[in-house]
This record gives sequence, C-alpha cells and structure tokens, in this order.
Amino acid sequence: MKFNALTLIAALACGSVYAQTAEVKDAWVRATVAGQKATGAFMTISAKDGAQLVGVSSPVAGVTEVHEMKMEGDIMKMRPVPALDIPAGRAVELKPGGYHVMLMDLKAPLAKGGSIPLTLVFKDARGAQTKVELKVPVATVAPGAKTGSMAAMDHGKMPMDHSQHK
Ligand SMILES: [Cu+2]
Repeated sequence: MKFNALTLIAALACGSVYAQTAEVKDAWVRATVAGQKATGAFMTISAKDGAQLVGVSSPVAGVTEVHEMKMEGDIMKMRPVPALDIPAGRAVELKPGGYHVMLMDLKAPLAKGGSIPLTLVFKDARGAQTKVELKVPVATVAPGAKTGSMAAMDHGKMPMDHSQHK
C-alpha cells in the first residue's frame, strides 16, 4: 500500500521534463529533520546532443551546488562540480554516493510528501543556456528504489567535508 502511494506521487510529481537541451527524470530530494541544514537531491539527466549542467538553485536553500561524492581512502569526500558534463545520448545519474545536487543552509525542514522548486541551468554545445524548472518530490528513499545499502544511505547523517570550498 505504502509503496503504491509513493509510486503514484512520484508519477504525478516528477514526470519527465522535456527541454530542448536536456531531459530530467525521476528527480527526488531527501527529507530532512528539524535542525538539519543540508540535504541532497537526485535525478537522472540526459541530453540528446550533449550538454553541461552549469547552475542549480532553489528558494528553499541558501546555497545550492552540484557535488561529487568520492571515497578518498576511508573518507567520503564531497566537492562542488561547477559544470557537470552530460555526454550526448548517455544518461547521467545523480544518486546517493555519487553526483548530487546539494542543498545547504536550508530555510526550513523538508517534509516527506511535499515538494520543492528546483531550477537547473544547462549549457548546450553552442553555449546557449536553457533553464529547466522542476518540482521535486520530497521522499526518504528513491522512488521505486530497491533498499540497497547505497539507496538507504542517509546523506544528511553522513560526515560531510565541505572544508575544501568554504
Ligand atoms: Cu554534497
């Protein structure tokens, strides 16, 4: 029952958004608890002719950045990615443990079942910019995801190292 409801919400709220430059699918943002100041948003982006994701913003966060998460030895590190390449015809997955949209300095907790506006700015091969406006559903796990260890990983509770870009 719970699974069905979640699937329905996801289908209603995050159907594919088509723009000339890029297509965004299956976007979701992880719910937060009171006092939590940062969270991650995840999605699958594809671009028929290739593009770069060069900007992200949301009114719910003071700072919004594209991040890359990588293991360095035993430490999970994040660093901002100013321009994320979306190769022609190959979807790039933003997911827990990898690339993600980082929402920092949150103005209020994000409650499960709600949604947030998120704007993505893409640059095509000729340098033209396109904005994609999304309404991203707030969830605790990826819609329709198997409960693997990566999917269940709690971004908000992860030790976060933002020292490199502060
Ligand atoms: Cu991050």
